[in-house]
Amino acid sequence: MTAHRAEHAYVEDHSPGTGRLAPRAAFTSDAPRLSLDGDWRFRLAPGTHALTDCFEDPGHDDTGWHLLAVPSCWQMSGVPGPPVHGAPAYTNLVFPFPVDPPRVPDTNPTGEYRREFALPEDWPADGSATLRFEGVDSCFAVWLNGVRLGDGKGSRLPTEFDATAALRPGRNVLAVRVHQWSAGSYLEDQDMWWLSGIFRSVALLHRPAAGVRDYFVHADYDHRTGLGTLRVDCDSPDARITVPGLRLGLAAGESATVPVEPWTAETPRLYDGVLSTGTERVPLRIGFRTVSVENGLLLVNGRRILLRGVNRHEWDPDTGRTLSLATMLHDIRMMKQHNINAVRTSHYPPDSAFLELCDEYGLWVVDECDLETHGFFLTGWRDNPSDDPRWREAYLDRMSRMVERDKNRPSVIMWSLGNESGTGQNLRAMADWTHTRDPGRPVHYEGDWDSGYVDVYSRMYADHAETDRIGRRAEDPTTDPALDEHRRSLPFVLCEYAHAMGNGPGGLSEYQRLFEQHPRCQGGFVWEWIDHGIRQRTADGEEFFAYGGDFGEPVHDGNFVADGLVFPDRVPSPGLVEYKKVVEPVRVTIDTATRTVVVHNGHDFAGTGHLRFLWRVEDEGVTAGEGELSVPHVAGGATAFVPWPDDLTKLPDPAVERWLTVSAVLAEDTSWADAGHEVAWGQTMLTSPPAVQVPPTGIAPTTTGRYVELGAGVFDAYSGSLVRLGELTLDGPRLDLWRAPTDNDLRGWRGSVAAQWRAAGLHRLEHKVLAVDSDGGALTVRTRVAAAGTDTAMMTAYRWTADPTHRGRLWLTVQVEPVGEWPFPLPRLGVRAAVPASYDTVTWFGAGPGEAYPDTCAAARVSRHSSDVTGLQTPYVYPQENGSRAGVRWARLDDTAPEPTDGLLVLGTPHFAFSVRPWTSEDLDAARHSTDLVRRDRVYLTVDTGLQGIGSASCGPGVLPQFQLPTRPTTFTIGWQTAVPAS
Ligand code: IPT
Repeated sequence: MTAHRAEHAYVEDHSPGTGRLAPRAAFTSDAPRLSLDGDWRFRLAPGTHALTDCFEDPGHDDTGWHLLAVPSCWQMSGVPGPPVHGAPAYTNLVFPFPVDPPRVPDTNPTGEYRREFALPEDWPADGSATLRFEGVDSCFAVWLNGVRLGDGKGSRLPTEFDATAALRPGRNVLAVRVHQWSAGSYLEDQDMWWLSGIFRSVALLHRPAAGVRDYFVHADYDHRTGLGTLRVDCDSPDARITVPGLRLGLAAGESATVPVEPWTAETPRLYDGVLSTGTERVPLRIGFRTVSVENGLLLVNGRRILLRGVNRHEWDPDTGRTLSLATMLHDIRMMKQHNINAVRTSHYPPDSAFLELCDEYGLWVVDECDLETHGFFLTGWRDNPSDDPRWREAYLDRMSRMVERDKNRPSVIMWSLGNESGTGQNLRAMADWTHTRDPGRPVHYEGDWDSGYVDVYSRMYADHAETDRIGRRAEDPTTDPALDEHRRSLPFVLCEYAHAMGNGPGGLSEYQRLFEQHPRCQGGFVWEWIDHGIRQRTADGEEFFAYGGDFGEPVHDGNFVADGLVFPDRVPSPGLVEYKKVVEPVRVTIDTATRTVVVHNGHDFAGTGHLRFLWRVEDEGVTAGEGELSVPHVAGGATAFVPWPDDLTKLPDPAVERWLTVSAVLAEDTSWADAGHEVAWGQTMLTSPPAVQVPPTGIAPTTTGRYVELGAGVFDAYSGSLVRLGELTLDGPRLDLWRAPTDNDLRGWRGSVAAQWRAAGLHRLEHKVLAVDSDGGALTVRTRVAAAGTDTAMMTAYRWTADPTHRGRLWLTVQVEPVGEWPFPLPRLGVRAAVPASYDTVTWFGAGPGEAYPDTCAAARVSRHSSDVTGLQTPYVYPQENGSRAGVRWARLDDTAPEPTDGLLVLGTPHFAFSVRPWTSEDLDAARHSTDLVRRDRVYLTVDTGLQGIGSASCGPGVLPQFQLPTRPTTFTIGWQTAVPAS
């Protein structure tokens, strides 16, 4: 090997690094610390072969170099403008380079970083100095003042070097060379953007002689006695621990048992303490809790817990995997506000500051190791590192660096070996090591369904039926009865489910029911928290979020990277709102027969003392009475039955539809939401609506030349379509079966329903008018709706009548009858009309305020809602069907032009769904990014009698049978009215 090649050999060897210090707990202390974050000098070479000179030489002239922020991902610099250094690239499984472990391509972008710093004058002369990198992607070597300190791999894990000998008083020069690809890349094939660089903080730490190197807090809680037992192991034998709140003073290794309040995600009680040696003081935040698996259940403090979780990648649309503390806190507050109680740190340990926040705010954490070898699946798992002894050290290194770093976090209740890495001896070795090092936490790994060396049975995307079987401990057997028996003894979690890609996920309520029904099903983690979109701008400066392929990657997985409950800018998507309702920790139901409000407290620990209960009665969406319900304190798991208050029972009967809603809101401000924040709610109908009368026939139509007049309506005599209603000119309602396919329609393990729809031509239906008959007090238009090249059709009859009792109101009864083969559910069944774009305000009485589809409608409540047209659109990163409002009794569109005309009122018998868009479904279908959608001079109103459910087929089960829209003869009636008095 030439000297030049030998110098870079570490990039491609199995070793996790050289010259590194042993891993230890993350902590700060009173010892001096110099942050090295800030602007560094930076240059990027296309590969090690192209490195020109000794950049590590302290005298090297770097004045012509770029400046790059540390921490940052170098491909993100320039964003939201064009990336300056290389570009982000997205693949899910596939390695973006030839699979030849441990070798990587010669075209290996290599960043050279330099940073000068002055050692503070008061920097202590004793002890040692440690250079700490919280995260460098993917492999790096470090020089201080020209002295090589070592090298390392393991991107999302800390690495420390001893800097003592190389450190000088005054000026110091730190040089770091970072390689985009390394042997470590084979272990870091997570489904995310490939990004590189020093992406977490760097610091120089003074380590006092006889200071604390490492410590391990053991703080158990015995729920039978209410006593906590504290022992802090520390490798400084003279260390002492004090916890003033518990009046404790202990030596390292000594234990004490005292009454404590336990830590749980619902009640995150932390005790402040101090660990001190003669030379260093380390603040401690201690949470007492005991995690165990007993009788097939995962317990914390002796109780079964229910995980209402999300998978969280670290993501920011402007900075990639570099996150500010404010962003981490924002995530946690949003999770708490949406009733989420658990996080799986998919698929690598997060910034350790995030876990400290989890301790403080209260979230159960499954801390996952930085390991994924998923790309080997595509090559038949040949050479998978998980079963190759040459990689054993790297696997153990990664696991120990995570466990050692995070072992003092009470929020971490489980260790996860990694994700999608196949099976093999190295995974078992990780589990074995972890069990020995930390017997206090169960070990998780999904990739080996036999679960031979883990403590919970974990799966991803199992459908409802299989989850139900597993819940009954009746899962499909394997070939090994002994393993089956072992697995049946384990609790079950869905480490990923409900793929939140685009519109959806559907079917959440049905999963939750299984989790609440079967003790073994301890909940799961929705995939995933956030869309990993990258902010970009069009030539016109309009912002959009980029996904795979947008940076010209030759190999990529498109928008599969945008599958979160929040949009890239952290605006909640409807999926998050739905999840909040589905997992609400308190269930409020209303029993009209006994006039009782039933409050079930689904918290695992907390009582309802932090909540107030408010009731409101609405008559057709208008408040008719409200007040507070006095609910006794309900313990976790218990139920209270509360009689309706007098004020409620005494309300006079209304002439319209009446609903009662009861909300549970925070009584006081918390760290994550203000007083009044709604946690849970329930509602029920108290008085049903008066039946809508549709007159069978009415005013007779009259034909004058090209037009037919019927009441307030004017129809084209040839096409039979409504062209005017009162003062309003419109493109009258016409059958609509098409929706812009959602990600879940498009993809699917069992094929794509959207492909079937498209093959059948549902997106290009032609409407052939067969007859226009104006007699018998009605206008009847018969059509045959069909796609080119097929002889299947939807025979469609529109029957219009004018309502003699309501001026300006027409009734339309649509009758559809499929002819020929229709072997799939329909996307939608409704009619679409278009009105001038100035009709841009919508008010409706029905479910809302957000979008709701048959299997995503838990969060929509019946009330009177209103929105402008923009507010009715959901800006999915990849444009698709969105925005439909469900359970609508009536909706009115109002014209907000300078001289407004009458509004348009649409009425259902009984209910319909509507969407109102400034563009068509065809426009939505054609768009690839939000900025492709251009407003038209019309507003398109679709009124649906049925919609296909959403499901989660983009990765998981499709639409459950009960939420599919069957193709069968259907009749529905809609009222259309203008001259509506604004109310
Ligand atoms: C699963 C992965 O674990 C996760 O990282 C993500 O890629 C998800 O799929 C899809 O978005 S693996 C899949 C084979 C079920």
